[in-house]
Amino acid sequence: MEKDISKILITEKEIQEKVKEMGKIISLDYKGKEVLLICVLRGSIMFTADLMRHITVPVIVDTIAVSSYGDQTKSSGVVRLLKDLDEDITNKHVLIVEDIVDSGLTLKYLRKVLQQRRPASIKVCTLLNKQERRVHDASPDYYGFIIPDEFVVGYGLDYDEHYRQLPFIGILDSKIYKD
Ligand code: PRP
Ligand code: 7HP
Repeated sequence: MEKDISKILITEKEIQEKVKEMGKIISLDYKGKEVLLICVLRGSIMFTADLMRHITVPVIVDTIAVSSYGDQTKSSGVVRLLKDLDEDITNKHVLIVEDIVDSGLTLKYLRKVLQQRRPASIKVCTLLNKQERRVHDASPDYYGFIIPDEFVVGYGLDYDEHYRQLPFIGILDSKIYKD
């Protein structure tokens, strides 16, 4: 599996340090409040699990599943809701947790859908921000790393459902998806 990685972009240590730092900032920003973390399946599983360990205010966690990539490295342009939340988010402080914001389409969709449910507030936290690929008007409130326009895997991110378990973020060798 690691032979398919052309370069390690962010090491496990760098990720863990950044996640700790993000948890501290979020804890300060939400002081005195309860935060409802929305883990966007499946890519955000690892990030959510690590981040919540560094948040010191009360946390509730829920999951939502959307997909727009399938087995491709470019967004299909259509977001499908695969699994809705279990919680009622009305009057709650919602923090959407994403692994990556790329074109911005998923985030734009999630903000729109969740805003209609009248939360007290809605913010977005992403580990990776591939901002040079942004085509939709959507930006995260918190991000860990700005990354270049490369297809990355690991720490929850996949290509065709593989590589999610890698503890680092690596650039996938283009031989894997181009022929
Ligand atoms: C990935 C990622 C984000 C989204 C970002 O999800 O987890 O949710 O793409 O891309 P965008 O900004 O271009 O919309 P994906 O649809 O691959 O599902 P997954 O999390 O199950 O891998
Ligand atoms: C989605 C996604 N999934 C894995 N790696 C990337 O670089 C990605 N961008 N958008």
